[in-house]
Formats: sequence, structure tokens, C-alpha cells
Amino acid sequence: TKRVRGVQIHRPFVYGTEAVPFDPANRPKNAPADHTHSWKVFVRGINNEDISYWLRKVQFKLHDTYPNSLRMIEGPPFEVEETGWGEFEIAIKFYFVPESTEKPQSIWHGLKLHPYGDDIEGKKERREMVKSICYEEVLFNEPVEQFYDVLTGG
Ligand code: SLL
Repeated sequence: TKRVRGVQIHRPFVYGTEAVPFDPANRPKNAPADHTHSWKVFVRGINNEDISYWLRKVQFKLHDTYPNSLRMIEGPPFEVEETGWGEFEIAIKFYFVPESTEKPQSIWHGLKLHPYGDDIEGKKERREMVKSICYEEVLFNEPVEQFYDVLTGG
């Protein structure tokens, strides 16, 4: 497994959270009584591009108050949907395809449940979805040849 010397390959992705307060007239039936919001955390390609050719699986580490707080997502869509009452930091661990021989990499992201920025009161009244979404790139430095071929379609 030779490395391709002097080569760096970047792959973009987006990750983040989306949350909405429960509709009081239509609470999710299985949600614990103290939960107030539905939310989702996700990793995906730009414009929903399929990134599974380099990203094998994703582990989301939720707050310890959640049952089974380690959620391994084995294929796209790489996302976890949950309900809850509080904001917390989510650890997102990327596992790359086996031919990469790359070690897993982690990033952190804060789950946002409550509106922020401008017109917070208006956003609350309209029960707007609260989004916290980031753009990032993973860097593969001197990838092994077999992974270089996968990345470049060779
Ligand atoms: C806070 N530091 O106090 C944070 C902790 C924990 C959020 C937030 C539900 C867990 C469950 C949940 O929303 N935990 O009951 O399944 O704000």
C-alpha cells in the first residue's frame, strides 16, 4: 500500500442540526414527557452528493442522558433523528472506507434547539425550524494508491 507522495485530496461535506418545537396539538406519541423538540443531526454531501465512496460510516455521540448514546450509522443517509429538551455538543466520528487505511476523524457540533440571531420572538411564534449547518472539507494527505483511485474515479 504505497502512498501517493506530494498529493492532497479534499472532499467537501456539510453537517449540522435542524430542530423544531413539538406541535402542542400533535406531540410525538413515544416522546418522554419532558421532551420539547424534534431534532436531527446529519452529515451529507454538498447538494446531497453521494459521499459513501469515501465515507464508510458515521458515529454520533449524543449526550449521556440519551439511551444508547453512541449511534453508529452504517450508510447514507448519515443522520440521527431524536427528540429532547436540551442543547448539547454532539461528537461526530467519521470512519472512512477500508481501502483508505485512514484513521477515524472526529468533529464536534452544538445542537441548537432555540432560535438565535435576528427576530428571535418572531421565529418562536412561527415555530420556525432552527438550523445550525456548517461546511467543511476533509483532507486526505498522501492517500494510499488504492484510495487515490477510489477518490479520483481511476
Ligand atoms: C443542558 N447540558 O443541561 C445540557 C444537557 C441534555 C439533553 C442537555 C433528553 C435526553 C432523554 C435531552 O434532551 N438531553 O431524556 O432522552 O441543557
